[in-house]
Amino acid sequence: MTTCFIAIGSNLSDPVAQAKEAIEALKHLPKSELTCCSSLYSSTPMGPQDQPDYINAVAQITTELTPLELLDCTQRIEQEQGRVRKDERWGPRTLDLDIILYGNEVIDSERLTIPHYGMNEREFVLYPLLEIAPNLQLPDGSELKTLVNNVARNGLRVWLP
Ligand code: A4P
Ligand code: MG
Repeated sequence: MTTCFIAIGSNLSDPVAQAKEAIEALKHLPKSELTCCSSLYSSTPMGPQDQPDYINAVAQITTELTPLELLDCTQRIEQEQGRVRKDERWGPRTLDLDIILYGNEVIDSERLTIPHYGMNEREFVLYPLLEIAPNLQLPDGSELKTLVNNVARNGLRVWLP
């Protein structure tokens, strides 16, 4: 069993519903258990500013899936929720599932980079992660708490209905 963290992001087609649906789908991953999920957060877009605000969250799972099996599953969930891949970098999307951490593994392959390449700079990943795993250490030994101290909230707030 490996503990993994998955970042959820959406800013199209009712992002709150998209995030909730993604969390439901993660509950049904094969050979896995959803053990914890952060609050939903509302965040201002990173990248092009002419796009709606995002809803972000981070889920914790324990799994017996390999990293690539897990990626296949998360990509299937993205597809099922109507994601159309566009070439625009950092553009709007109905659902983005990024594998942030897979245990203490460091992976750099064609399909997977873990830890996720952007996590250290992204307030919408670090703060939800801190909510559910305050004492987390990254594979390189750095403390999540220290990383968070170096990243401004940039308008990130817990989403309240
Ligand atoms: N891939 C490699 N490593 C991973 C990983 N750790 N987890 C590969 C998931 N996928 C990984 O994915 C492209 C390829 O990355 C996959 O086929 C997989 O093999 P993608 O989902 O099409 O790429 P992407 O996520 O669209 O990349 P892009 O455009 O760089 O987007 P980002 O970096 O994910 O950023 N602002 C706010 N406030 N909140 C957000 O959530 N998200 C984005 C998207 C932009 N601005 C945002 C947010
Ligand atoms: Mg992605």
